Amino acid sequence: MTARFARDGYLVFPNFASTDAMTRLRARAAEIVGAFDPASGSGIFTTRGQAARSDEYFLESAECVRCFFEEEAFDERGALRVAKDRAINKIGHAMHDLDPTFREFSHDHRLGEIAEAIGLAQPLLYQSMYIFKQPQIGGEVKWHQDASFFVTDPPSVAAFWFALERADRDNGCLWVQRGGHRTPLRERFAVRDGRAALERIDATPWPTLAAATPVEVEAGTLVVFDGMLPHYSAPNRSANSRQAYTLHAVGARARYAPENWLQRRSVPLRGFA
Ligand SMILES: O=C(O)CCC(=O)C(=O)O
Repeated sequence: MTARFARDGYLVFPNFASTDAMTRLRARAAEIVGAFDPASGSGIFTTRGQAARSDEYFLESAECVRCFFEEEAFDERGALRVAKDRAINKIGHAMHDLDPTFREFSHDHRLGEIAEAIGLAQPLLYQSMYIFKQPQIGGEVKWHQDASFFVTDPPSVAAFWFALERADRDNGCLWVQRGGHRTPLRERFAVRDGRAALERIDATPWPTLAAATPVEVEAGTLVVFDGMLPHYSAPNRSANSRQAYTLHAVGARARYAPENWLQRRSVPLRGFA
């Protein structure tokens, strides 16, 4: 397992999550969306100062549980063109610590064992996301490396991505650059003066889809990948959603950059145990 992770930058664990566990996560995610008032959201219905307001809404989500819309969910006048439960792109970013259902799923000793096996010492769970990849309007996730969002010295972030529904080329599965975790960090997402931005730090190109590997998996599969691994997912134009839950863990001994967007100031960080 360790040799394969070192070679490819990712591992696939079929049947990791039970049907019951996935049903609980999906039901809880639906409840969170049901309770979400779009008008209280990211300022998306206004124009003046919208960028600053949506930055604030996003940055605050480091320590709470918030819903974010799909970009294509709105018409030109800013009205929702689909029902709310078909309009949410994701929920983030601290439900693994704040929500009992997600907490129970996320703090699993099996994940701690995998972290240890891939060389992630003293993992701390910084982030959780529930990704809907909605039918027809599920947005593209451009090529990126998760280490851009979790800069540590030395690099340490690893991703734990759980398919809650079958993911395939039709509904926007993950694509990876196999072995690409040995390529440089191309971008860095930093917060400077309260504004978050992606900065290019290396000119190495992103892979073409022809050179990439689709990770088509059944519901219940866990995909673990190195934070340096370039990955991508296409827009979902199919009639089926492609729901997934992800966790990002960072080594406690590595220095965590103060410019990283996700800073824990009041909610304590925990490991998998
Ligand atoms: O689920 C997806 O489509 C992409 C997720 C991803 O890129 C990530 O969690 O870093």
